[in-house]
Amino acid sequence: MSEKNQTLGEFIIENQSSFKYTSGELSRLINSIRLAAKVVNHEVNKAGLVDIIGAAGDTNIQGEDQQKLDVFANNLFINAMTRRNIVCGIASEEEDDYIAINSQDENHQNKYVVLIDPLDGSSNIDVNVSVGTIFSIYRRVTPIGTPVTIDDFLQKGNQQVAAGYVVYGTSTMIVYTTGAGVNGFTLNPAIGTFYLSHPNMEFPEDGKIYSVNEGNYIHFPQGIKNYIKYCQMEEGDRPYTSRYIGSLVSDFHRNMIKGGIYMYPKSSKNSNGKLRLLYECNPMAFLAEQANGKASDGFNRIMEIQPTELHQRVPFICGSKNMVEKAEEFMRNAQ
Ligand code: P6P
Repeated sequence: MSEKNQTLGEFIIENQSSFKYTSGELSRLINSIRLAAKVVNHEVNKAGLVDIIGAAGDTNIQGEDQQKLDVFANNLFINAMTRRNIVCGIASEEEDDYIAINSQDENHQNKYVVLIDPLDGSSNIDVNVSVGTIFSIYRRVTPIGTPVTIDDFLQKGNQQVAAGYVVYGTSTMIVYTTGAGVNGFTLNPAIGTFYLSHPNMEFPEDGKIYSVNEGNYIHFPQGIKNYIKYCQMEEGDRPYTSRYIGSLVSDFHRNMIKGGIYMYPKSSKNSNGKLRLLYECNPMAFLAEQANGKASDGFNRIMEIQPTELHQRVPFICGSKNMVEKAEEFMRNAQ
């Protein structure tokens, strides 16, 4: 049940009972993400005004230059969830290993773990292009009352209890699911409140937008090359339009509203693609499927991949169901 202009807080309370685990803990967790998103939004929106952009002089496990805003967002989301005694563990793109929250005292009575990309697309920060936060929430699988282990994080995407993103764009939105559809909330910055602006978001089954970094074309698998040429061919409703922002959250968000497909395939440069399974592909795949879309690695459903490493990468194809299935058909035929 959702009414336009409901606040995010009202929505969480109203829908808590429909959440199969009916736990106030998850509501408090989503509320902590809401608070952190407001603070990150404030900093992102003034990044050009203070000396907070530019490399922090450090690199993360991915070997990417950490932007100061990356570090700021990472610390902020971790603190927001740690201080409220809500989760028992956190994994982040910006942290080499997972963080066990207060495993020495009663806090590890908590039952949720969160995996997060605190500021996705951060290379866009210095050029004033939208960026995002991506989060994925699971119930722990190891016994409550014991410190979390890596097994609590290496769960298949089909075990997620909630997932979502914050997009810091021309407006700031939180879009999330707890397994009962996808809803989008837009921040009114004047009063710092998120309002339900996009109830029951769904991918159109078809679309005319394809999003891929064509600079890597010569390195793509033949099936992807053939699909891109299919998109560009004068036939029927084609050629499609190419739109690539270089920020997964923004490309995904536009494609969900307008219809489209996003691809980050493997290539001779990235043998497993670039995107990380646990805190980018799985949460976006959960949202895609909840919004009548599809997400695969070109052959397999993303949310059925058994993770083996915290920062593992997978090829990622996601968006309008019929477009993803057409791309998968080209991948199969090129084998
Ligand atoms: P490339 C940002 O670093 C990111 O993880 C996604 O948000 C984005 O879609 C992709 O990588 C961009 O990568 O190699 O095209 O610059």
